[in-house]
Amino acid sequence: MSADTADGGGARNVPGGTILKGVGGLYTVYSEGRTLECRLRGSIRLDGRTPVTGDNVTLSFTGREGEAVIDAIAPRRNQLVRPKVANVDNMVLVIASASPAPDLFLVDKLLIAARTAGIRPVLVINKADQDAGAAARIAAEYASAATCLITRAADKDAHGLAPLLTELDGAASVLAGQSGVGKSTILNLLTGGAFMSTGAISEKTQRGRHTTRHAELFPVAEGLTERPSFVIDSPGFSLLELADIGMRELADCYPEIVDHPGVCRFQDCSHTGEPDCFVTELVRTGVFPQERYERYIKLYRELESREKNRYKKGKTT
Ligand SMILES: Nc1nc2c(ncn2[C@@H]2O[C@H](COP(=O)(O)OP(=O)(O)O)[C@@H](O)[C@H]2O)c(=O)[nH]1
Ligand SMILES: [Mg+2]
Ligand SMILES: [Zn+2]
Repeated sequence: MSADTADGGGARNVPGGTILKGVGGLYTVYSEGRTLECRLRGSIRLDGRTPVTGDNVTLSFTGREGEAVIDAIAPRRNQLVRPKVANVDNMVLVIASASPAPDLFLVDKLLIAARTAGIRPVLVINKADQDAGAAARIAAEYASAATCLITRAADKDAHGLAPLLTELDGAASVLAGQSGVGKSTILNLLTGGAFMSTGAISEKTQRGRHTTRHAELFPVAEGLTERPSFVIDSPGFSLLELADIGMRELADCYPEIVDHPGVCRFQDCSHTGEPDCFVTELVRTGVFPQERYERYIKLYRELESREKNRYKKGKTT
């Protein structure tokens, strides 16, 4: 309906677009407030470049209503493997205040993965009605590490959604979080039901673990954000494995440490308990929350043993 009145009035006859999904060589592209069904111009295919969801493309019209041809793919800023999507701006990490019990170790890992991928993290603490105190404590613990929002998505007024919309404005955001935290509820609110109507179907037809689900970006419903904005669901926590960082790079992934540089007695300090360590001082003064620091040490040990195993393997083969 609004497609006929999409502004531009023919002034730009070669609009750009964003790929929402691609199935069997047919791509659904969002362009200036409407969606177009597109195929690739032959030469792109010959180049061996396959567009993915999230790709920014240039188009030319075929002359047929609602159709276009993809002429070129813009360089990607980043690309996730699962869901297979390019040009992600935000990772909206959703957890519940109480149930399902938040796994903060996993939250830490995902924040690191987002940071190393150049994706801005937003931590949404949903189901605040379950335990408002816990929600506030988690928000305080992560205040330096991510933008933290407290929501009650199932409430009639979807408490907390407005600040989330501000974070999503003009961006492509991937929602991640364990099952049951309220991701579908939030996606449904954001997309005006578009997510649920297709998401529910694809879940029903999902058989076994080999079923491929197409990565699909959904436009945030018109009027909710100022600029076109997109959201995508991710299958559970599979989104990002712990980035392939070395233990010595771990400290660089913590804003609490990076934003408060200091000096340790040992130049190669791992900040896991050595004497005269400035990070210990950050913990003592509350800049680096104690529990998040304890998980930092746990993660450091994990990376350390991973590196040792790799070294062992390397020697025997
Ligand atoms: N108490 C409470 N329940 C919620 C809230 N948000 C979502 N739910 C409920 O939690 C359940 C799981 O939500 P869903 O959106 O399917 O979670 P998903 O598995 O992460 O997609 C549903 O029954 C929702 O109605 C909330 O803020 N508070
Ligand atoms: Mg869901
Ligand atoms: Zn140190």
